[in-house]
Order: sequence, then C-alpha cells, then structure tokens
Amino acid sequence: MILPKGCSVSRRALISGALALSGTTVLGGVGRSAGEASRVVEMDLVARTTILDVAGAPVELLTYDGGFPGPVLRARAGDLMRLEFSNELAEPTNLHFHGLHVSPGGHADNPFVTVPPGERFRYELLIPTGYGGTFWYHPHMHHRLARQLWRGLAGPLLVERPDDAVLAGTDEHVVLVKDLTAVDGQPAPHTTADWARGKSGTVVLANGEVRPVLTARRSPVWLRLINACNGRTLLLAREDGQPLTLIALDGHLLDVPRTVPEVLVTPAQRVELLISLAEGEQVALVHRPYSRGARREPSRPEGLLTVAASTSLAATPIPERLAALERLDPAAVARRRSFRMAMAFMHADGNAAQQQDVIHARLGDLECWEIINVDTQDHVFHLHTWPFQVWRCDGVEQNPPAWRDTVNLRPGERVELLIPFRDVAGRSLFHCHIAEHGDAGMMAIVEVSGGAVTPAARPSDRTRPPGDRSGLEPAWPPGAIPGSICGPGGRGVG
Ligand SMILES: [Cu+2]
Repeated sequence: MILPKGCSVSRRALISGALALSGTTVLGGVGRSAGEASRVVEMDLVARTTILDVAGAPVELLTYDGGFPGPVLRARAGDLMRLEFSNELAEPTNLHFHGLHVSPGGHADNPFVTVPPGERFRYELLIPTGYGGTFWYHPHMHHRLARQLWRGLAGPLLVERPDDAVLAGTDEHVVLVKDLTAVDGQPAPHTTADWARGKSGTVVLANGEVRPVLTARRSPVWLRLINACNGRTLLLAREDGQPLTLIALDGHLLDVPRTVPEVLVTPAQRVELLISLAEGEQVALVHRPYSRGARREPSRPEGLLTVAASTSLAATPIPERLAALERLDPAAVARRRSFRMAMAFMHADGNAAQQQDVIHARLGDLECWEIINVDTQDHVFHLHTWPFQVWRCDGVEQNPPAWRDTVNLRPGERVELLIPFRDVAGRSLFHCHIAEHGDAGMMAIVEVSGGAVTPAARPSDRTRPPGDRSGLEPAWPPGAIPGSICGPGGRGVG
C-alpha cells in the first residue's frame, strides 16, 4: 500500500463486546483471541483526495485513508463490523462490500445509500458465523462507480474463516491489483471507447507498485489476490511455466487444492494460491495475453509480482484437504429465470438501474439463473449478497462445485447458476462488473422477501458420491421468468 509522505493512518480498529477479552484492542488490524463467540469490531474509514507517487510520478487519486489501495479491513466470522465512514471527497459516494453475505439493507451492505460530501455514515455488517473469505470494498454510486473506482477507491476486506486453520503456518500476502493510466498527474479521463469496452490502464499495479517483490519467511506463501481493475481481466500464471496451486475462488475455499496451468481473474474476482518455496527461491507471477473481445491485453506476458523466500524459511506441507463443500441440488430448484447480457453503446448518464423491473425472489428458495452472453465481448456477471454455484456452463456440469459471486461469460457462452436465497432477505443488485458496463445500464435490482429462512445443508449432506447423477435434471416449473441485465433499454430481452 502506498501512503503519502508524512501521512499517518487515522483508522481506528477496536474490538469490544460482552465476551471480548482484555488485550484484544489493536491498532491497524483486528486481534485474534481464541474462544470469543462474538465481537463488535469498530473501525474508521475516510475517503479523500490524495496525491501519491505511482510508478515514479505523482498522481492525484481518490483514496481510503490516504492509501492506494485502501487499508486491509479484517474481521472474523460472527463479528459485528461497525465502520464509521467519512466522505471527504467533493462528490457523493458510498461503500459496497463485494462478496460479503450480509444484509443489503439499512446500514449494512446497502448500495442505495448516498453519503454526500462532508458527511458520515455508520455501516454495520453482521457477518454470519461459519462464514468468511477474501472480499473487497469499493464505491457503488450508480453512474459514479466506474469513475470513482478508476480513480483509486478500493481496498481488501478479509473475514477469517473457520476453515482457515488448515492454512496455519503459511505466509499470508494480500494483493490488490489495479491498473492505471495517468495523464498530467490525474487518472486519464474516460473516453467514448472506454464506456463501450471497459477501461484498462497501461500500468498494472500490485498493491500500488509495479512488479513488487514480496518476501516470505514461511512456505508455502498464501497469496490472496483481488482484481480491482475496472475492465481488465488477468490471466495469471507462473513465469517459469510451472502450474499454480489454487485453493479458493471468490473467497470460498475449494474442497482440495487444485493444480491448474493458469487462472482467469476477471474484474472483482478473487483467487487464492499456495506457492511453495525453497530457501532463497523466487517465483514470479505474470499475466498472459487474454482477449475479452473488446481488447486483447497485455500483448505479451507481463510480470505482476515476485514472491521471494528469505534465507531461513519455515516450511509446512500443502494441506491435502481444505473444506467440506456443500453441493447445491438442482432438483431442489424452486424457480428458474433467464437473462441475457449485451452491451450496445450507451453513455454512462443513460438508463438507471432503478428504472428497470425489479426481480422478486422468495426467501428460502433455491433458484436457477441462466445467463447468456449474446454479445461479441466478455461480460462479468456479479450478484450482490447471495453467493452462488456455477452448476453448468454451456450445458456441461461443473465439477467440483465452487462458490462464486462473480462469473465471466465469453461471447455466446451460457451458464446456469444455483442461487440459494435461504437466509438473507432484502433488496440488492446484480450487474456486469466491467464497471463502465454497470454504470451504462447493465445493472438490475433483485428483492428477496417473504418465505422463510432455510438452513444450509449439514456437512454430512454436502457431498454427492462420485458418479451419482441422481436429481441433476430438475423438473422446471412452467414458465421460466424472462429478465435482462442488458444495456440500453435494459429489459425484455430474456
Ligand atoms: Cu459487461
């Protein structure tokens, strides 16, 4: 994280609550005291304009607490996060806690809140027990999201998962990736083409730096990587061509570590990797050329960061198992809907999400949403509040299942998502997370109400024996509901 010279971080992070133990009050992070059932974690966050050195030149950015990226906010499953947010920008803004499964209403993860310039807002996020992961926070003011995110507003949010115990002994590094082009000391203004294609920067920064070296004293390195770019998709790989060990997607641990040659990380997605190191060894990560239809970038593999082992290294093996993974049952789907994603050109000051039809879902229901990209460029589907599993992609069942909150669709691609609306009600958003597309109208509202809370499956119910395909072809209720998250007009295309 880059901080301006002479700047002190004013953020306050306090823990209180009936069960809080002495000695857990800390500055700049959250203490970990075993055995606490629930805590209140208090923190401050200030949005303000700050001039920072980026890639060797001063740039006037929008920052949280003066940093680029913003500070790492930490909490734990079951915590009440109380965040006092101050807007010292010259324009209205707000906060969204991307991927967090908490209420979208009131003072929680409410994207309809406006915090005017000079005003404060207290966010209160009650994090479910047994739930955590790698998330991030950024503004979500409609028609301002793309420009505020582009100009710097983003930071990591980590919620300690109960299953994180399997990663004890690893060397944790949090990396937020953001690209930028600066012109005359300012982030380059959006062009007409940017609104159609999604804006990319010429410099790709990891924690605000060009190709930083992260020093590790333990092996493996646990890399928690967040793509906070507006439009750039990262195709991550090791420079030496060795495979990656993938352990989590969008903050959710996989069942076991997966070995993959490369991994695609769209805007807003997160991946977590384990990188084993020998003493003194260095491993460089690159992002490879990837065409998302609108752009192909980079033109050749480019370095992103290097992890470097110190000369004395404590090593632990990579765990064989990570987490018990619930498999959602397609036979239990109560309602199926279909959406198409497309982007005809439109300026950001066009259609408002609030003018589109609201999708109504019932609390307690498992729904299947079919999303089809009918465009000639990638779109990035994101649903707030309710994590989902990608059941099928172009009709092919995805194995093993993985929880996601953001999924990429190539041109012509069709995914079927299983979404359990089982325990959080309220009104929230789904949209394309190419930020310019969301602002331009690829955004809609879903409201979950009525019904009743239904519990998650017990861990013993969570795995289907290999080869068991029973119940995988559900009898859909008649009349699939058409919907749309399309651009101009934004409706009736489903
Ligand atoms: Cu899009």
